[in-house]
Amino acid sequence: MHTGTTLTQFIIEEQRHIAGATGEFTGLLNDVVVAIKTISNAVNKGALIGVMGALDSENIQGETQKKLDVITNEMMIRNNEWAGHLAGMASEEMDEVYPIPTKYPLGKYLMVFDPLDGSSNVDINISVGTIFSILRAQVPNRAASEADFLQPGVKQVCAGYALYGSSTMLVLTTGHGVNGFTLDRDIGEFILSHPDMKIPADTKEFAINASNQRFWEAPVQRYVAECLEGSTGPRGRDFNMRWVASMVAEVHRILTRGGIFMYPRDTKDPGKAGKLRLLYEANPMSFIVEQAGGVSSTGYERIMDMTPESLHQRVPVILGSKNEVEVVLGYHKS
Ligand code: P6P
Repeated sequence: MHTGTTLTQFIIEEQRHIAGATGEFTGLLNDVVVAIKTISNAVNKGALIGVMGALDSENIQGETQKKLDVITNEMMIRNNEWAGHLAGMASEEMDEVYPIPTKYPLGKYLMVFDPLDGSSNVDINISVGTIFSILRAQVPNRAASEADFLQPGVKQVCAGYALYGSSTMLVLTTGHGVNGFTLDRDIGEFILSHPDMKIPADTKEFAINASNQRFWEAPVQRYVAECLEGSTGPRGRDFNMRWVASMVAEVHRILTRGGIFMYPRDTKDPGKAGKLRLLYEANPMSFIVEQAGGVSSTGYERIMDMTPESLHQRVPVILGSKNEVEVVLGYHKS
């Protein structure tokens, strides 16, 4: 019985499209997949292996760290530091760039990741995920500095997320569309289950944390107010709202049935440009969304065109169904 296209087979067939591909990238992606399977196992066992709850530490974001934030960060590091594909790694959970230990060879890629996005949901058993972005090292085989990571999103070689939900899925792009794979635990392989994912251009579903409403800028206030007016208002149709507080789950819903996700700039903390981080949340998700026919913007500019100023830089994010995002961008222009 044929198991279906495995992720390994898919990557090797993809590699044939990439001129000069040496197999390095395939090797790196396979190591990321091992890390994701390891994280899926830990997340799914949860309380049974004592990984729930918070530590009394904070990350650079000033957010309380969950035990699983640190555990999953370790899993990403340990599974990807040894093979000689990377010149450095960076993560939401680490203040500085992670240098590849000198006992291992250096490679030609950089990886930046959020090891457990939405981790505030892990104790209440709501879906969480891992987000990763792969860039080319500016100088291959040289230990990467922070500056090496500050590349615009259009330079990404690959972006992906794992979603630890009712099933564990991996969604991936290398710039040739978006493909989704579901983990078959019986054989320990990701199987191609959602080929060539596309975001519907229109939607009636918006996602935003409405408790921040009083802090939003005028264009977002206007857009959401019109959604709430529904068929009696200028949009002439009713909308639905979702907020999971897990970006991976929101983006996956949008890839599956359309929608618009917004974490806009708000005046709650004028010093912050937004909540989400450019390098390991906004950029990888923007690459995936654009490759699936969607749009991703700060409201004022295309996220993937931005040149990062620092590793943990925050940006406003408005992404999803092309025609709906363009309504919001129109309000920002007027
Ligand atoms: P709030 C999770 O912490 C996260 O970074 C995203 O995954 C999610 O969309 C957002 O923050 C949730 O933010 O303010 O609703 O808790």
